[in-house]
Amino acid sequence: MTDKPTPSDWQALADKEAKGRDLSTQVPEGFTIKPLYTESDHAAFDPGLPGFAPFTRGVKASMYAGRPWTIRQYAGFSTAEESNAFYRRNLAMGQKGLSVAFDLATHRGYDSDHPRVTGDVGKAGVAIDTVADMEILFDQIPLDTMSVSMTMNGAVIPVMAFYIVAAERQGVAQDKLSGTIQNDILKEFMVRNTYIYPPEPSMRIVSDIIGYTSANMPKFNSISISGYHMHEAGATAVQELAYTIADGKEYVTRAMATGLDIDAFAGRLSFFFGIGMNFFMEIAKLRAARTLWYRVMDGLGAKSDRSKMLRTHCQTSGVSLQEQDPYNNVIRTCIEAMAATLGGTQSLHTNALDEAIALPTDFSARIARNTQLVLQEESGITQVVDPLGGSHYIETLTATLVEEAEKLIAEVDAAGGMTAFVATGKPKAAIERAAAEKQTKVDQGETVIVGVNKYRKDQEDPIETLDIDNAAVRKSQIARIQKVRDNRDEAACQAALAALTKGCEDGGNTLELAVEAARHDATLGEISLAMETAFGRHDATPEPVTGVYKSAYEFDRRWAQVTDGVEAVTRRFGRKPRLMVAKMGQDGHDRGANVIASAFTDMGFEVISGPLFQTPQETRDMALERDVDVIGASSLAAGHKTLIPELIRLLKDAGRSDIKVTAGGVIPPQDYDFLTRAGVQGIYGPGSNVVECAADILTLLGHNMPPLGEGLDEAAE
Ligand code: MLC
Ligand code: 5AD
Repeated sequence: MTDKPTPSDWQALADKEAKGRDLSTQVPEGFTIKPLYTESDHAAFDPGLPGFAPFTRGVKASMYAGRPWTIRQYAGFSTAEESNAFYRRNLAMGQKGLSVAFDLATHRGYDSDHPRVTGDVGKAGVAIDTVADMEILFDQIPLDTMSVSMTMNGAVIPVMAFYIVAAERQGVAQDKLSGTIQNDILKEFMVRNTYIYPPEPSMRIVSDIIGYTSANMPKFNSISISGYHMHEAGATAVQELAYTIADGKEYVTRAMATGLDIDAFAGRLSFFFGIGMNFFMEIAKLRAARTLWYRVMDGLGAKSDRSKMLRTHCQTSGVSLQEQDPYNNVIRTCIEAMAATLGGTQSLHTNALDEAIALPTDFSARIARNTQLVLQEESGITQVVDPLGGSHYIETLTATLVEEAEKLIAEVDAAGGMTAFVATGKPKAAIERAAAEKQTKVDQGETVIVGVNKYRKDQEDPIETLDIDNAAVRKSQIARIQKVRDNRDEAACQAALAALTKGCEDGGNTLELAVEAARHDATLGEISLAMETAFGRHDATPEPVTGVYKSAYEFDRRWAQVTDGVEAVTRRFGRKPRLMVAKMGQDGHDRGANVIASAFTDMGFEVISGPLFQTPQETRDMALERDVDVIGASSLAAGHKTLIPELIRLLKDAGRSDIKVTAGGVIPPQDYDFLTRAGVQGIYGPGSNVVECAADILTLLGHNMPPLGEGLDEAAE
């Protein structure tokens, strides 16, 4: 018998096989992944048992063996009628819970007839202006048995009020309602950008909802503390964990400061994480999140176990999906869905394969849903609780993520909590830096994306996508608003709105007051405005990071070609070429815009980052005032067919058709022709390379740009 091999025997053998090559991997999370883990790596970490503190292995003892996760697909588009029909078709085919996506006009507290939102109505979600819309949205869906999640943060008060009153009109009392309201404003200020009011009154609204639901709606989850959007904005797993848990800690502290008993509300706090392609990291992330929350809540004095359990929804990652070779997205989503379920999620949304192009069609939504049904009913994943528990790698990763996230949480604590930390701009900047670093790795081919920067097809196959007739939706919404206004008791409605404004000023519960206004059929825009009168509106201009691209591309030939080009144009113009990165409409997704702004600044352009939520007119005026050469319009919320042509028309009216307009973001290929005919001179979908994009723009500016990579040697490639 030979002796049992030791870890150093393994090391020697692996070194020999690798011929001295280093087999470890540096991850964006800031630590190193070894090629092998053994028991000794995690001996100090005790994950306990499922259903028991610290809940690392799951919040229920029986987990999916007792009840599988909820298949909860996020959806909404066009009118309440269309979305209702879509929900009912999906429920009939195996979906288990609802999750409402509202359009951006609704998110930002505007009725569909508001002039600022013409391009947004019904586009990225369903338009809801009145209780009447909400009643139609849930027509024939029994709200006493169906759990409904609503992703709403900015206009959270009118939306909750409408939901409560729509249920009342269905004959369902508030205490029977089960579901979740997102109500997570801190991450809006950090990454998602659908805030309305300044931070302090916004934080008060969160506490008002927690207070109201804990008193009146015992089955309703008062918040969905969301890391997802940080993940999508480019955060590492450690950042997503730390900032999300720190957000949760802040909400709890604030709610306690209003006099609420922690155990009276904490059992209805829920979470939401994004699940990307780093399979094991994502599984460990969910286990780490539960461990972290247990420790935080224990530290805050929670007594009941329920208060210390982190229950979460997950969504597979939108940014991991690509426009090119889109059927690969089915594979990616399946891998991510496996990670979410092996990590023990309570509820899950799987993205559709056309994610990077448009909202789901019935066809793509079916494949997305079936991905979960196959996992649940064919794969055996549900049979065993925490099936990866005890894996040396998973346990070590879990422990490492807990440790690293705790360091970041300590930084937040030292700054005085997350509201104060968000106000410093540090978490937003840290996430943007991580995003820019990830993007450079993709652009340079170090991170492989199949079908995009490797194995790319010469010609993409066309796929069918959903197109929404925004003008028709707006017309029908405006008609309904009018009908509601004509039929309501105007004096009672106005009195309720005035009482709401007064309550905002002197500390009444805003949700309670808004429910009264909703009973009198006040519109979403009216309720939002009544609150804005007291609270004001919050504006923000992006501040992209600089320097990340320059250092990453230091030795890259193609980058040098582009910066040479920028220098040549600078000499010719007698100043740097000016690019305005514009965000028009209510679309707050600014990761792409920030990446472009950072990269172009590093290349030597003068970049003007327009504020979020501009109208085409405001963009045009700013472009003229700053005398820009090019406007890059970033659109991720389907407003491109309305807003960009409008901008071009306004430039023409001003006699400035010489200003070039390009478009980037989520733009379906079938719209390219339309935009080109409208005068757009370059279109850059997801997966576009920033260096190639810059080369195009230099050409537009009259520079004789040599083909990129010409004369490139092997090493530079
Ligand atoms: C579960 N239950 C069990 C059990 N498993 N009982 C016995 N044995 C078991 N094994 C019980 C639970 O305790 C609960 O009852 C009930 O069954 C339902 O289970 P759940 O686990 O609570 O699931 P669910 O109701 O689906 O709630 C999941 C949730 C919730 C807590 C995470 O907050 C939720 O649904 N969130 C969804 C959020 C969402 O859809 N967001 C979309 C964001 S999209 P009880 O009595 O204990 O409650 C977005 C994109 C954008 O944001 O636009 O930017
Ligand atoms: N319907 C379905 N999915 C949506 N998403 C956003 N809006 C909708 C909608 N109306 C998904 C996408 C996106 C994430 C924020 O949510 O996956 O990346």
